[in-house]
Amino acid sequence: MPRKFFVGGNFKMNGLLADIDRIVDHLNASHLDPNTEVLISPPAIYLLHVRDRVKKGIEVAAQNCYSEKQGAFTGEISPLQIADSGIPWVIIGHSERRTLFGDIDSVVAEKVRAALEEGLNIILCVGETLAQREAGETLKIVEHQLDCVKREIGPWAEVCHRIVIAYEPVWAIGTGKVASAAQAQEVHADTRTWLASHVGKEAAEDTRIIYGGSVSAKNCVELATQPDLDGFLVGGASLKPEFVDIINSHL
Ligand code: G2H
Repeated sequence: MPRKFFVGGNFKMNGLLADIDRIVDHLNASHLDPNTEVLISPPAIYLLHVRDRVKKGIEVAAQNCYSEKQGAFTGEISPLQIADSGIPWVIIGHSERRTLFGDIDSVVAEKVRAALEEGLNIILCVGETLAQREAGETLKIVEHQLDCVKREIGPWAEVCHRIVIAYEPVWAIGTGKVASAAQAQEVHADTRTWLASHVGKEAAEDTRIIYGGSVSAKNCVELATQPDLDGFLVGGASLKPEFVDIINSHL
């Protein structure tokens, strides 16, 4: 079966209630390619509101979670609470979490394990910094980030249908600098090779590997033609009407 194209909108810490409603209402009123899986990820405080407002077919994701079920962890949200709230997805390991909030590789891996235990689906973000790319370490860094998750969760193949991998080069995030289609394809292909050798051939075939980093209506069509690119995680542009064009870029 061909991999279903996947487009997620990561609102990050943007939008007030009225803005979120405007974005959701626009999506609800738009024709969205039925062959594309669509997801939006509003700030945590609006998750339940958005869950109740989106039309059928649009899924909702939390932007982060903690690795414990409950307890004295002020300010955190657990995978158990996310699942209990009827939110089926969580983004884990976004570079802003890694660089600003201390989510090192082992923390990301623990969060993935905890979220899997609660039955959540995961968008697992990986990617290199500019310094790492310039040092020629891109593939090594991405593989290392994946290795850390693999070590923590064990038999990945059993849960591979619940993990979407988002390649997000840190230097392309919110900077307007998008990876070229060839740069993205190289990392996506290498990630698929990593999956084949560390998880299994079938998992490598089935796993969606999506791209994130300054994706826009202008650049998405060329990116979408790359054979190992199965969709997008969109930040800034997901707050704008052009998000619909990105969702429909694979038509
Ligand atoms: C990367 C992306 C969404 P943006 O962080 O995850 O954001 O499209 O604004 O670069």
